[in-house]
Amino acid sequence: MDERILSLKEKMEKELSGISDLAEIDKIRVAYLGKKGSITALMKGMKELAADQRKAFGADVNKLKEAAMTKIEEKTEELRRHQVEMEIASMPSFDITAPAAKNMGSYHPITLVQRQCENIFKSMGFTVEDYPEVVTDYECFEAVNIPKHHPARDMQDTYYLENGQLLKSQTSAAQNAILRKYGPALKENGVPIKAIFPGRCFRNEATDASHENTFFQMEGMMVDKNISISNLIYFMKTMLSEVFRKDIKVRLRPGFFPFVEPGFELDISCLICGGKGCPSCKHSGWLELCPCGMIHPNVLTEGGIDPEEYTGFAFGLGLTRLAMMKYGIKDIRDLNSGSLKVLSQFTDD
Ligand code: FA5
Repeated sequence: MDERILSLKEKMEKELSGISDLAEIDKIRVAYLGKKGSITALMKGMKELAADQRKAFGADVNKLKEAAMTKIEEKTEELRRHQVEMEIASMPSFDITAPAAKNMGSYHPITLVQRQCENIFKSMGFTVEDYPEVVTDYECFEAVNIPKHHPARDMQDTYYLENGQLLKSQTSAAQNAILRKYGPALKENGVPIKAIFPGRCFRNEATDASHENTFFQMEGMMVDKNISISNLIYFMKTMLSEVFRKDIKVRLRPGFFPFVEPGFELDISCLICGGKGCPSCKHSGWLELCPCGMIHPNVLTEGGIDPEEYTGFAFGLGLTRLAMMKYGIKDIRDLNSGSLKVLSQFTDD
């Protein structure tokens, strides 16, 4: 191989091995392969050679050119890889097998209480039902014995859609659908209806420490032959003692709801003030928590169940108020506030 070609090859290799910066590579490319580069100059000089030397020289210069391109490519790759390795090395270390960081979020207190109640009732053979938030006037009122213009509607003004549907003001809106869903199994196979249906409710009302315009209830129903108030009291007691796991004072007093007869208000002694009276319980020492009663014959009939043959109870637990009492939250409005400072401090027990 021609001496000039060999020395140029050595020079280029030496220069390439000495660089550590990608920007330098381009300078070398231009210096050897550019229009005025050393290898290009060798090629241009070929025409001055004798014809018998030209072919061999040309082949060697071509080999040099190819070798230069390959070496430059390899060096570029090597420097790029090195650059990436340096970037990775400078990153904070990251162990994908390490346990998750502590602050991973938390469940909303209403979710915690709802799940707890669901588990309690599931363990007693109840199914958990889901029901839409947008319902018809029939579902929310007429099917549960509240005809149009009944004064009981005044207590539950809600938000109406242009198509006449409404945001449900009470989970009782699902009662008729539950009776119709499970009625056939009751009548044909004697399987009692035992269902709970938690859900968000809406009411157009002024808010205060214990009233929100958006809150959660959990409705429950049981229908079979010979169901009585004793059954109702048993399930209410079991639920409350499981949720609070301590003795709490409750009182049962008569209450009017068109869909139960007789009807009761189940109140809980306010756990915020210990029953002394505070804004959370409107200074009465008691909080209305879970109205309930024996299902009105009209409601059973409307659901396709014969009230002469079957009886049942229903309750409408105020889940949001239950969460307040369980976690000592003084103001119901904190629960819809979205404030993580308030909401992230509660855990399951
Ligand atoms: C009802 O909604 C009936 N459907 C409950 C019922 C079901 C009675 C089955 C009998 C048989 P009431 O309007 O009282 O009843 O609401 C039930 C519970 O929901 C209340 O005791 C209270 O705990 C909760 N609640 C009612 N309104 C609000 C509100 N604005 N903010 C927070 N919780 C509320």
